Amino acid sequence: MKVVPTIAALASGQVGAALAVIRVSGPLAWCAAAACLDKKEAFSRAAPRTVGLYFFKAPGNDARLDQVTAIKYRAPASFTGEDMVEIFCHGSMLIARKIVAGLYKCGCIPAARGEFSRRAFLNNKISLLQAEAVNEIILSKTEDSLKNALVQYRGGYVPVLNRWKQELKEILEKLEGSIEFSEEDDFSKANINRLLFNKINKLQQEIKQEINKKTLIHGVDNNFAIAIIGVPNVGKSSLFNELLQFERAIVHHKAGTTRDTISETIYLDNIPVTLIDTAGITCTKNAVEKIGIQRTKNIIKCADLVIMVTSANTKTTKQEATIIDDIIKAGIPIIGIINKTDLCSPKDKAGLFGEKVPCFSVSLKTKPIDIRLFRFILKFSKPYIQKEFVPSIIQNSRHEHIARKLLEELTGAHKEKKREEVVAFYIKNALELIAEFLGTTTSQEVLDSIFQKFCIGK
Ligand SMILES: Nc1nc2c(ncn2[C@@H]2O[C@H](COP(=O)(O)OP(=O)(O)OP(=O)(O)O)[C@@H](O)[C@H]2O)c(=O)[nH]1
Ligand SMILES: [Mg+2]
Repeated sequence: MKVVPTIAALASGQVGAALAVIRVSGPLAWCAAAACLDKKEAFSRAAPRTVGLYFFKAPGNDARLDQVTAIKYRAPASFTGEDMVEIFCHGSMLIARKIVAGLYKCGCIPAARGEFSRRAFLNNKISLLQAEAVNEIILSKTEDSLKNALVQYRGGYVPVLNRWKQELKEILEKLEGSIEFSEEDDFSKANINRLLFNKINKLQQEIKQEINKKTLIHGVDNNFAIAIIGVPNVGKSSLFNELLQFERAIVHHKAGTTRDTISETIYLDNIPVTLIDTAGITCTKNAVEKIGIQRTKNIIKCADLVIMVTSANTKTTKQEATIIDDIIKAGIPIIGIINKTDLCSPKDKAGLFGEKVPCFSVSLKTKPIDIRLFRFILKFSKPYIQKEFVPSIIQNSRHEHIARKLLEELTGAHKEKKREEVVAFYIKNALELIAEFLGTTTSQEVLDSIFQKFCIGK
């Protein structure tokens, strides 16, 4: 029989905090912990799930390393379903690392990424979807993705997957019946087939909808990106710094100061947004500036919203007009800022943006900056960043990949309408994919790829 190794790892974050948590799981968990604690007897006698106060001593060293609390869990009543210990020490990374090293000396081995969750899944403590949901909960950056992950954790989407499975099973049974009774007249066969393909069609629509919902949520998860662009010297970096509320980018009267793209996260209505300062777009022979401008163009293509800055004291150039036209043609949302109104009236520049592009006039040199500038940016970003909560079965790339494969199988079934055996083959494949989605049949390789995305100690 294969002996299950006992694993240990730091389960809390790497950054200094008040406390750190070390998890131990496996058959040696209790004795490894006991070997490192001062009151070994008391720890051995302690009832599971009760907290005890101890001193942690590295094996072979009598010095007390830290005062800790420790809790035992008896298999299967633990997170992993194995014997476990949780040790809470002071939040020093040095102490936490020494505790983990002490446990390694007592027979534990380092836990791989997501290994605690993987063991919980293998010991039937949580389903694969729940394990993934825990990871999504940890990684959630927005309220929507958190809500979605919580629904998934509580098994909220499993009934939908089970319904798809049931419908596919019924379709398969009918198809197999029809194949067996091939003597049935063509009229009743055609009727059955019409009903089956209506069902397949409905399923296809439902899966497509789920994939589209994921795309919506994906946008939010990947941080909404706002690019600040314009020709050189108009005040792009000044605006960038103003929105960040600190001097992140160099501001200088020399045109072409910003050569590279600079990005930082800001929060608009509690939603993280990536703000990007860019190199001014112009015709130049300078090789470095050229690279910077190419980067600006690439950023524009990926941006969710573009803020085009112009300066009130310069004449509208064809270049500025072309930049705006190209962005509108590409369907990228754009708003305009007319800066340097302390030097010149913004009136002449308003024509640059026309009716299609909402614009705001400001002087970024005048302090304090007009608060309406912030409201203006928020007003036009909000419709894009604040999407309504869209519950979606598809939480991550694994789900999306399976859903797309499911669609392919159902499309294949549709194409082969007249050959019942081939349709049945596609439906069987679709059923296997649902089992994979639910985690009822999952290969070692798939498990590896899922849990490798987890952090160590999870
Ligand atoms: N008078 C005046 N000057 C401003 C205003 N905003 C910015 N400036 C000045 O304009 C110059 C250029 O500002 P930046 O923010 O560096 O402009 P930029 O668009 O990032 O320039 P590049 O990175 O070179 O493309 C600096 O000297 C700023 O101090 C403003 O509202 N009024
Ligand atoms: Mg700049």
